[in-house]
Amino acid sequence: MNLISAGPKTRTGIARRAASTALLLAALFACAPFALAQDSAGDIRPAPWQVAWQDLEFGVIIHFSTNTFLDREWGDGTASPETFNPAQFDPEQWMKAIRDAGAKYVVLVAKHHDGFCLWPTAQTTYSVKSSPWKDGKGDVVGDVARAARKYGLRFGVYLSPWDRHEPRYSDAAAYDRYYNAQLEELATRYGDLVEFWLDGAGSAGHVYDFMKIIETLRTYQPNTVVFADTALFEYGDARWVGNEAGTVDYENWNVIDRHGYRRWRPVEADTPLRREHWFWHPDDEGSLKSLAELLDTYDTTVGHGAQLMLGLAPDRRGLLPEADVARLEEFGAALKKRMQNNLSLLHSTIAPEAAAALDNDPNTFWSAPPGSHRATLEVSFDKPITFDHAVTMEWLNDGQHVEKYAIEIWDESRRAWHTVASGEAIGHKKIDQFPAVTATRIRLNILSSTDQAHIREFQLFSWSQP
Ligand code: FUL
Repeated sequence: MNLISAGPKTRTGIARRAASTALLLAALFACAPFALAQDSAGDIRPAPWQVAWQDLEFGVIIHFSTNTFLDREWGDGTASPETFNPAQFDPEQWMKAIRDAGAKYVVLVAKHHDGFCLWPTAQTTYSVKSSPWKDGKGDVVGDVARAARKYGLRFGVYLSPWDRHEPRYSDAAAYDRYYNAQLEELATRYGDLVEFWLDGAGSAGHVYDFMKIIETLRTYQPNTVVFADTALFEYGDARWVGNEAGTVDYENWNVIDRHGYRRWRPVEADTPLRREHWFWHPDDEGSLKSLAELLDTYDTTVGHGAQLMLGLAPDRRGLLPEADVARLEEFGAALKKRMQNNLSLLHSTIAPEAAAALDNDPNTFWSAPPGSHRATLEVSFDKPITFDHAVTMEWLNDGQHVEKYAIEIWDESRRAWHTVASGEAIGHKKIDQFPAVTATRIRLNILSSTDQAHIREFQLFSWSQP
């Protein structure tokens, strides 16, 4: 992921922003107490469709194009459409593996940097229309969208701004028209798009009319989450994590300040299943990530309140390689197994409000007293339980409130609470790992929250010794 460098347009943008900042400051001084209250990150709320997207937690991004046939990662735009001819193309085989892995949505790279389009666009002949595949009558985007929905997965697209084939690329205004027309096709032909990937890679120095691009998308797809990398943050509903290693540093907050304004901008971490390769390459099985690596990735992305976007690459047959399918199945089975035995369900009698955080149902939640900035959620058990992991989820619709928390057990011999894990952000989901402990009284101690805390789930597990 590269950044789009500050070109002349960006500098104009900065001047424009300076003027509007002056106006904003004047307004701030006119109604200071109100404005300062609004400035608190805890007051900033997500859009409903951002919350729905965060609930999906785990998606995949699929790279499949002429690069697949040419052993390339970044095609230079000269590949002949003749090269694209997958003899056993079967997106349902991909979707079954994706569903079994536990992913909830699919983003298809409809056009990568080489400019080759996987749908029969009317804007160029550099597409599947000119390939021998299905005698030029095929539509990869349509087939993948259909297969995804058949397997209960949401669907989205990536449309590379950087285009190394299209001759209009050197004429910014003409290319904007081309890109917008393509986006309009994708946004009107393939149903609801869950996410639109706006990738800045390779675009350094090029000026795009992103205002127009987002306007086009929003006209037809008002609820699509726009993923945008660092240079394009004005347009992003979700932000890039800044690496492709599949890890999100903790603490991770959903509201971040960019260029002087705060906005709900959850983070997505993209990382390929085969280390460092987004497209399929021959003799590359050695780079397939192990189950342990994948679980680690899950814990440092989803477990840090982020979205995990795993890169998958069908091979030249048009199938996901058998080894990849097996690994995805293993991953999904391991994730499922971990969640099977939530010990919190064994709690003794408790007020129904508190039980809402202990019921395995993320659609119900416990709320701390209104207006509180500290609170505890205590759970008791008739028989001691032994656990080494906690999965805690915050209800975010009203904003991210928890700023500091501890997971504590009651130590009867010392007649005191003992901390087994602590942290700052909880956010969508926090996975805490610690040496196994045994207790009958356990509590989530919210040490500081900007406002009333809401906890969807406080789950306890023994993963080391299931
Ligand atoms: C990057 C691209 O340059 C890679 O080729 C890949 O598509 C990745 C998901 O995003 O920015």
